[in-house]
Amino acid sequence: MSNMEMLTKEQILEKLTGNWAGKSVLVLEETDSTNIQCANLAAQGWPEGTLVAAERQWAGKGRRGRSWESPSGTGIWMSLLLRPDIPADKASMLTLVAALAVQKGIQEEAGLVSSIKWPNDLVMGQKKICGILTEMRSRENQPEYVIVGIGVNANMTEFPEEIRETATSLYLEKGEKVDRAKVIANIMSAFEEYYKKFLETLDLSLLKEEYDSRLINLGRQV
Ligand code: BT5
Repeated sequence: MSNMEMLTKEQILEKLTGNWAGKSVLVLEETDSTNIQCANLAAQGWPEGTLVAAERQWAGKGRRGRSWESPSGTGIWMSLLLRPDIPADKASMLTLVAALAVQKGIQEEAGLVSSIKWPNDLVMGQKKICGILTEMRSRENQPEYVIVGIGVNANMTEFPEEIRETATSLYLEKGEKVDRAKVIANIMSAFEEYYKKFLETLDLSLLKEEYDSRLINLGRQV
């Protein structure tokens, strides 16, 4: 990997256009899971909007003990720390807020239109391009912190056997490499917009229009 292609904190900061999400950012060369590292920072009191990204994860997490393939240098593996003042039972909706933000972010950078596959995937032509894992620590139905973990297959050209038929990347769909720092910055700014709307209503009504038009499972039993 040439230096040009490495993801750096400076590149991300330079491209951010929002107010808070990603302003405090850590880019690790490799780690177990950015969700784990972000939770550690949360426990140490780091602020809302802290972002942890890694070039490679060796124990990337999916849901229910599943693993997330996170090879080096080609993906966007990142976790955003939130401290929302909401009932803990509303926090799972942040996965959808994030899904909308990723959808917008990749459309802006790569011109690619993806669909939300309930509850936590983005797909293109049935193949998974992004997975989201939201984790929370709460006390008395109040989140102490929420970690929104986002995995986007950005520039990989191939996948391991097990997911070859079910996974795709921005590169494979678009035919050229994307600027990962730009995609991250786009996602952060879209997230700020949608998160604000979500906090106003604590439901997805303000986001519904956007969401309905993009949810592929709409009207189907899920
Ligand atoms: C997810 O789980 O889709 C949530 C993935 C969240 C990953 C991010 S990366 C940054 C942050 N740090 C972490 O440790 N995690 C988050 P789930 O719906 O359970 O899907 C997992 C399944 O997707 C696996 O069992 C595989 O079948 C498939 N899979 C694994 N890696 C993949 C990849 N890179 N692309 C597409 N599919 C994959």
